[in-house]
Amino acid sequence: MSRTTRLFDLMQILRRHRRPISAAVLAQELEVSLRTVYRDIGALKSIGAEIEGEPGLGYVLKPGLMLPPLMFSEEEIEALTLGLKWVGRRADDGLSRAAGEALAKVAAVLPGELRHKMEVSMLWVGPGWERPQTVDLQLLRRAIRSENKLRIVYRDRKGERSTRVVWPFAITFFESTRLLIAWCELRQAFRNFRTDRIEVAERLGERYPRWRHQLAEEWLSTMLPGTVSGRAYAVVTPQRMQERSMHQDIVFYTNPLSRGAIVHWMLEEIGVPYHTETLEFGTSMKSPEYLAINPMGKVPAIRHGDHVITEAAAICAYLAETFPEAGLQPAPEARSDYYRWLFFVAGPVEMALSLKASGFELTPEHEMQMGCGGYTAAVETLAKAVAGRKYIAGDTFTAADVYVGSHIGWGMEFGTLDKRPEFEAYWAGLKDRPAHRRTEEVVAAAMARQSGTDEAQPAKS
Ligand SMILES: N[C@@H](CCC(=O)N[C@@H](CS)C(=O)NCC(=O)O)C(=O)O
Repeated sequence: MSRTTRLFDLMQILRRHRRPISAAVLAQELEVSLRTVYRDIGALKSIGAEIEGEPGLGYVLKPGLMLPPLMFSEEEIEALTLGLKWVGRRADDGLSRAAGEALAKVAAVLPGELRHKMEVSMLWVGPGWERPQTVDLQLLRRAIRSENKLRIVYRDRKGERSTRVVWPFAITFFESTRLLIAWCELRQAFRNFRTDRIEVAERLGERYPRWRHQLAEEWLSTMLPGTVSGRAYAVVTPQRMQERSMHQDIVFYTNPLSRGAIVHWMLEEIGVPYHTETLEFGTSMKSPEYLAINPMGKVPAIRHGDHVITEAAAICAYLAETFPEAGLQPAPEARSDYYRWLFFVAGPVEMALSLKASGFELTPEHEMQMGCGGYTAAVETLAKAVAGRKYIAGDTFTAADVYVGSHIGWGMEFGTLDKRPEFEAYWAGLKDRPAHRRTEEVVAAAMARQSGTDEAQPAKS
């Protein structure tokens, strides 16, 4: 440990203690000799630290007095530098400038050794993939700061425009977008507005009639517990939960003993409320009402507002993209693997497994012509893709893991896929996720009902 770092650490320890702390304890914490502690205390005093005490009595830093220059540990310097660099690249011009200035100020007051560490920090911020914004984020930030009403023209996901007066109180920064969180006078409810969809924003002179922290507290209490947003932001009251689920607008068409379980797992991961319509094979699945949703008469499907999405893989990708706060769409640098394996499993693997399960033997010529190639090649390729990996795309769990994992898990369970160590290891890292467990319970209950061990009502998840 360098002397500068040791002096900083010594200051930090003294700051943490209100009462005198003995030189012996300091020596132990810093892993240095008593003599070094005495010498370092002397050095700190000589450059202005107001440390009281003597050998044998212990030392205490006089409250309220800080030692210039600024004291940061190496770890703190890295955190600050990275954070400020991130703001410099990802926030609006005002914040970006401020981040640059703050970085320069911090660097200016750091002792040479630490300043150098800051300058050569190897933690870099890569390019973002923000959607273009019409409205300057500074204007939104200023409205929040001054608790001013805003008039905005907003284009929703269907492309419909509305003009509203809102009371903005927070902005959440996501990788691809920012959400302005506000009370909406038009809807008389809290609403999140994607800032890239705000076409016009005008700060009204009028203050809104509440404190922004009160609005924030109320909004936080609307978060569903157990969801990603709920965990990320805060807690909830059961009453709020009920209120929220009444406004749900996702309808999930499924049968628990079908590929619908993939989407069920995905919906549970996303954590938004949804309403389940359970359909029976051969009857309600082929009814005119349902054929209007999916002309294939197959499940799963979802209806989200006016949008209908079928195909389990497409639904997973749609949900990941539509609810970015769940973090199930990977960062751009992992997007290639994400699409590659999502499509590979939805196409070639699905087909190769189905052909094999139905007893079709492909000739080498067929294998060349058919998109899935041969069963062995498809399975080998999948095994290589998951070998040694916790997640299929990047370092985090994504919608592709829901989809690929489901096929691997069930494939092994139902014998369409061999229990290879690569598959078992990958599946072991996914199957105990709470969202998957909840799905599994519904599937198990349906299986029990089907085998006549349970005479309960049809499953509703
Ligand atoms: N390609 C569709 C396949 C959907 C599918 O085949 N679903 C089956 C249940 S797993 C089904 O609904 N079968 C009923 C039928 O065809 O009548 C997807 O991946 O979502």
